[in-house]
Amino acid sequence: MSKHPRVGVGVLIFRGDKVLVGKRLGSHGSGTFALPGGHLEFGESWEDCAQREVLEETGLHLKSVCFETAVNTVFGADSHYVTIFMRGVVAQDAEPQVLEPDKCVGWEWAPWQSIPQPVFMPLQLLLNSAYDPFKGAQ
Ligand code: 8DG
Ligand code: MG
Ligand code: MG
Repeated sequence: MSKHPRVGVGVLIFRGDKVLVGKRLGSHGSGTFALPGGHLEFGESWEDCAQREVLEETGLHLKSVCFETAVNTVFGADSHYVTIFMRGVVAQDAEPQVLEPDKCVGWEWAPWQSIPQPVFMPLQLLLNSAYDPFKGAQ
């Protein structure tokens, strides 16, 4: 059987200079800090996937969502993802809940420049890239 890359969607939610991350549990990358997100479903838009995954995992509603960038993540011989990074905006005082405690230890707001290690590979690739989430900000 031939192998194919899958599509993962990671969602960047900022509060000032901090981004929402959670420590993964159970599946690959367990123990690493990652953005909320998941698999793009067949026929689903990137925007809908971002809203759905964030709601399922944190209970947060995205008021708006837009595409930021993408990375190519080869986890190993059997796992290859194209990661689409979307950026979402939530209400100012909204706080995430741990709605999938089997998959995430807890959510925290981490400074973009010092996200706790180890970082989930797709997010580490983004941190290593030229992407600047604050470009254009005042
Ligand atoms: P699902 O099967 O319910 O759709 O997804 P999930 O249960 O939320 O799984 P997940 O592991 O959080 O996400 C599925 C895959 O998406 C993950 O194994 C690898 C890929 N993925 C990326 N980038 C990112 C990211 O930044 N965050 C998350 N959570 N997953 C990502 O390629
Ligand atoms: Mg999910
Ligand atoms: Mg997930």
